[in-house]
Amino acid sequence: MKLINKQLKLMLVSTPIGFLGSGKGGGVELTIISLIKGLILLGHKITLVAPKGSKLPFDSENLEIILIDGIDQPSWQHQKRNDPVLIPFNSVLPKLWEVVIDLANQSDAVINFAYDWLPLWLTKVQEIKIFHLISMGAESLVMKEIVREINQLFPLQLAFHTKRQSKDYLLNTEPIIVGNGFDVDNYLFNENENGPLGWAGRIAPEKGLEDAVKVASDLGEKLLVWGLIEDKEYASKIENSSSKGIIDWKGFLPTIKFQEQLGQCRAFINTPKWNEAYGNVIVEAMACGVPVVAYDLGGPGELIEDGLNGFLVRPNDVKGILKAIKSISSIKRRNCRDWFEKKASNKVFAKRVENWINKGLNKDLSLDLQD
Ligand code: HBI
Repeated sequence: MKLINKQLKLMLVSTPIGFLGSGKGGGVELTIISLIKGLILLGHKITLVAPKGSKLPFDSENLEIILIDGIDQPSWQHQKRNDPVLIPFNSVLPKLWEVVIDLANQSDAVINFAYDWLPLWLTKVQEIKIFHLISMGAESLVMKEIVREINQLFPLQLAFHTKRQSKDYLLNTEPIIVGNGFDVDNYLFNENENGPLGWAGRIAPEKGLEDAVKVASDLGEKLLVWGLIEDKEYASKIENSSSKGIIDWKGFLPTIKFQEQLGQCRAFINTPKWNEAYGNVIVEAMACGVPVVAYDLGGPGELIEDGLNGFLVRPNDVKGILKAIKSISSIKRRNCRDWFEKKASNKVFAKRVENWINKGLNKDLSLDLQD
């Protein structure tokens, strides 16, 4: 039977590693902002609980924001696999969840975006229905353990961006995959085919920038590089080992400026050295009509349809990237934009999340999740 689109009252809880808009949350900030917009478009009411300083680029009478003060949670990306869970002095994380527990009975469901132990553990001990969008691969043992445990107890309340990301957790149930989504209005299609090469991401070892630089130097052309220089030593090592003028550092730009420059590229290179959970930047490139050449690893391997919106290359095969770049003109730029609108707009993403929540609330297994 057709499920009427009952209005849901949803409480969304942001990442504790930095306020929304600080850029410290990386991809998960983009996910939260575009999902809120998509869920409001579907007619739902949203309460966002986030660290003080968080702000959204829009407001709506269907959106209430509750800001909580406290010390940022250390990022798992800067901790080691076997590290214990740390709770700093005056920590924002427990404060966020005290408010959630207090107010949650006014919502149909809570959706957690923090890649943290506490909210996952709370699922076990709280009556409130907490849903978790897991935003990374298994970066820490203690996180892998709690994700597996909660998946065992409440399999309908966990979702992942991609199948490959979920594989890290060795789950014994079919994982719920919701992909990701971006605000269509923020990205303009650019049909120019003769632009430079581009690369974007946090400048850190797991992102493999050095490989893209090698390709650009082999072709004797520059590489436009956008992103937060998170690891200065790594960045200067790459700078010093490449000939002058190859890397054009663009910095971390707001989406509107980023997409304007990104759209001018004839190809976007993606060189992950880790199990990238999704790969926001490659979808942003496709949104602007830029075909992507990516290592077949993690999320990018699920988002690139070889020959349609880009090319997949064996991981660490720099020669393979070079070869793919040389035949990039065989990809129609319009196909990249169409793929984006069909699979990764905030509307289709919000629809998949709405299905996921309804399925979890009604324990209705018949609800088939869109792919
Ligand atoms: N670390 N402790 C912690 N909590 C998070 O929510 C978190 C993180 N590291 C990275 C991160 N979130 C996001 O940048 C990625 O999941 C996208």
